[in-house]
Amino acid sequence: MELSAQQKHFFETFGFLALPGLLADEVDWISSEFEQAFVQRGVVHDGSKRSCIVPFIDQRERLCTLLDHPRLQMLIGGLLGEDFNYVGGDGNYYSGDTNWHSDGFHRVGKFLKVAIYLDPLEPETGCLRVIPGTHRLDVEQSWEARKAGQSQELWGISGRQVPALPLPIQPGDVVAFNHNLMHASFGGSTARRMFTLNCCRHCQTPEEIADLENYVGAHARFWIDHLHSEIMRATASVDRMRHLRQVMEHEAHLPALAAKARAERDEPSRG
Ligand SMILES: O=C(O)CCC(=O)C(=O)O
Repeated sequence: MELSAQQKHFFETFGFLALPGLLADEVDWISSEFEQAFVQRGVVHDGSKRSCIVPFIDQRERLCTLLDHPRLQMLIGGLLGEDFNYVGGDGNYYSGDTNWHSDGFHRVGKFLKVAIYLDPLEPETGCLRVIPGTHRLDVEQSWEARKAGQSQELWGISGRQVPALPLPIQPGDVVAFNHNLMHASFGGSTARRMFTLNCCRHCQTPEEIADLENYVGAHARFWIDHLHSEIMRATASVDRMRHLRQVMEHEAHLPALAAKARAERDEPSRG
């Protein structure tokens, strides 16, 4: 199975791609592993704020195999190239609204978030909303849609009223989007389960490497010394290792930054 040329073109044009039911037949074990990962880490979600574990699939040997999953490889490889890098990801119980933001501002390279939701979500109950095309930083100066976080001040409307595309979700649906894309969700419960795999194109230029190192360094706020877990690396096949290696070669600066973050923060970041 491969992504079609039209799906790739859609992603380049609008910045996201939804694949309904891509993991529908796997959702039972994935949900069970999701729950176990939180139990194992001793994270009890009380609903008052987001609970987040980074890196996430790395916590459990079976979840790590999602990186080897042929359908996810087809998706990620189709959008980023077969030699893509896996750069971690988060597992979340979200609580309430997530205001408009993008996950990055990458002028070089290409960063992708693969989001896997485990609960049915509708437009008014916390499904992801995206503003198609806002990943295009080349039009950022002439189109203010990336400023959706300031909707009240700029346009006199609430975040919820910003024109956007809601992506209703059934468990097992997968949504992939460019990190530069503006997204949000409104009306969700206090225990919305979702986890992600973040990936980027294999870096080719010094600018892309510098951007990757910057991305890695930003993970110090999670108090981690490596972007991947020991389990992820120890259980990696030759093929999986292809997606880990470039990051492993460019994360030597992370432990010192993480030590600083541990000294400065009360707890690891929640997102
Ligand atoms: O599902 C949500 O509430 C938003 C997810 C999100 O903002 C993210 O993954 O960056």
